[in-house]
Amino acid sequence: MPYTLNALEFGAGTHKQPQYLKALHPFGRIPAMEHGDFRLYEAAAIMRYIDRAFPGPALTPADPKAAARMDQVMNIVDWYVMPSISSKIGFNRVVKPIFGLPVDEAAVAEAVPAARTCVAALEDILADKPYFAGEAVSLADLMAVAHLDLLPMSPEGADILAGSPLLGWLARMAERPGVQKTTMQKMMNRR
Ligand SMILES: N[C@@H](CCC(=O)N[C@@H](CS)C(=O)NCC(=O)O)C(=O)O
Repeated sequence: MPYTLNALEFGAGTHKQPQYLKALHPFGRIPAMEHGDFRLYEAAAIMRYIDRAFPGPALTPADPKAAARMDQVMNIVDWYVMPSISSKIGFNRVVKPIFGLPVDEAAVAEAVPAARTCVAALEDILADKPYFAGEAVSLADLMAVAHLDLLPMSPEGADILAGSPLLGWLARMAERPGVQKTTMQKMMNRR
């Protein structure tokens, strides 16, 4: 299915402009999607829509327990990974230096215990499976990788992940063409 991926220029604040707020995302965040005249924001809603609306391998397991694990991981990402690993550690250690913005060391330090809890919970769910919901990749893996791939780039994250089975999972995910096309650097037009 052909698609166009538009990376927004974070520094230019395109996602805070009135036309973006009005047309695509009233909260001024990314991602947002357009399919014909259908517009949608919120990553999990977009992912579920794509899985339901387009042909290709199902990214939601048929087994109710496996599907519940997928949903659980997607909510863990939204509620616990995003405010600690992404908004505090990743934003301060990876994103801000690209733009020469000052690092909030206190925010990073404050996020470390929550980040450890996230990693432990996700390790527990992954257990000895290749993917969070079982043998096949699901929406949970695709949502989580966009956040967790920043973690090894910070000293705190590298320490938290030392010896973790999530490193093997990250390596598996990094082989996927879709993941390679949507790295943080590519989505911000950076190499
Ligand atoms: N729950 C939302 C979170 C969206 C969100 O916070 N996105 C971040 C990037 S991961 C963002 O747009 N940050 C820029 C900003 O807050 O200005 C979703 O999953 O779509």
